[in-house]
Amino acid sequence: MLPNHSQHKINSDERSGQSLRHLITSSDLSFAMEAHDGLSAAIAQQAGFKALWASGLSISSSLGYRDANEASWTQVVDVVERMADASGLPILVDGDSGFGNFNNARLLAVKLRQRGASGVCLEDKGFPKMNSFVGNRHPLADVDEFSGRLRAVKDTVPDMVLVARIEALIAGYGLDEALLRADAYADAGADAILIHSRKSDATEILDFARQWADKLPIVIVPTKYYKTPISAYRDAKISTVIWANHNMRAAISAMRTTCGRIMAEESIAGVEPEVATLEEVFGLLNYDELSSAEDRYLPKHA
Ligand code: SPV
Ligand code: MG
Repeated sequence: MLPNHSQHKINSDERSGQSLRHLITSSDLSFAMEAHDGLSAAIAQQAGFKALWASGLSISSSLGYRDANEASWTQVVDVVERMADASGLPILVDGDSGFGNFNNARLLAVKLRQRGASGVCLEDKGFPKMNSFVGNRHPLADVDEFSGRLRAVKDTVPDMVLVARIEALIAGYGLDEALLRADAYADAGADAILIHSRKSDATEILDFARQWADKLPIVIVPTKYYKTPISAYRDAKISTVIWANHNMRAAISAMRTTCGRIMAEESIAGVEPEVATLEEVFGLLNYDELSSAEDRYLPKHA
């Protein structure tokens, strides 16, 4: 990667764990927007988001894989690098269950950090994992073994934000199991707890937050309980909301509509006013920077 190759100068402050740590630990509610490639990362950055969620579901989907660890960890690392370069934003990476045991998890974290990620989120399941909204088979990892995975990451990459994701509610266990795990993961060095739910209302998340009493910041993913007003999260002192998959899902809708029309109309004339202009594409990827660099670096007569 060339320095300043992307449209955003590499901003070590933005990219450092510090910036993401501040967002997650500050008392203001923060937001992380899903992205799954360089383009979606640049779009989220231009919309004003201060942090990105490198979603396993969205990255897998955009690669044509299922969210069941079909994409390799090196493929994920490659995508995250493109997201980091294209946005300059701090990125919290969905590290799934760490792609194996403590050793795979710490290797993943090291490589993500080297390639520009600021944080990694690990969920307490085994390898391969399955997306939390698919089926009912979500065996949980042993608490001690998963705590070892967290400790290994913390010891190896201490400046990375480490989010421990609890799947107890997804797997059908109650609040007590979720709280027990949260305590263990806090002891293991997690910087924040992601409590996940697939209920259509936020009751169990808000119950968890009440009982957890602010011991570590709480991160949530309201994909299924999307109707809950954001004020409920501020009142519950939730730290960070992840909008986990809407760039990917929006792209599916837009591409389907466009493909369908071009297929039916045997023409691109109808969709032309609906799609991004080429100027928008060039603007997003900062072609202007390249042309001024050409003025600076190419011989004048070239
Ligand atoms: C992801 O975005 O890949 C997540 C969140 O892990 S969810 O799909 O809601 O489990
Ligand atoms: Mg995921």
